[in-house]
Amino acid sequence: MATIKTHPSHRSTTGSHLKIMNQWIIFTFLWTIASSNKIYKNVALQGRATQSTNYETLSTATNVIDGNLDSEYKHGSCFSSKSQPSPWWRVDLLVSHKISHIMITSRGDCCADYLNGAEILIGDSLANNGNNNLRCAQITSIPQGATETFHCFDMKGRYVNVILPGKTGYITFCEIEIYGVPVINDECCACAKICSNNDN
Ligand SMILES: [Ca+2]
Repeated sequence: MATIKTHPSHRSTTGSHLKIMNQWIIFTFLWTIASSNKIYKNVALQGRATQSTNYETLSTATNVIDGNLDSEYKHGSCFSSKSQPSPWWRVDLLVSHKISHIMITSRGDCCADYLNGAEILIGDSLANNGNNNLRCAQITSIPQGATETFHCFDMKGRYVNVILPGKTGYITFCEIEIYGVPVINDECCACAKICSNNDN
């Protein structure tokens, strides 16, 4: 049976190409991770929060963008609405952002299941209090006091809502972290120099 032999020089060239390609893929992967970590920041911290209703003064809307993941309600860093139909919470990021992912920390003292079925919405419209904007994710469940990540794949919007659609109850959680970059800086942030300046 005839054997097809590859010319040694061809094998060498092909091997070099594969090696270069592998190195390029690894470099691109590492660069992407490094760039993402550099560009996307928790922009919720600079936002303005509001809510459909407030359970009490201890549970204001701003408590979930205070940078404190303390999940013990009585410590005053969580939000809760009153019991009502389709309760919601919203943050205004002041300008439209490209949002990579969102992290939500649930109540640690109780009530984590109140978030089951809640939706995370992103968009630029305030129609219906922002609750008509597009959905990034629906929360199935978050363990009590845990932080869970929801990927939004660069959805764009100025407003982020968390709503319990079609249910009567409370919406309550302790922190929301929104990792994004202002849309107006999108092109600039392709340039490492300007991104570095934004870090200051
Ligand atoms: Ca908090």
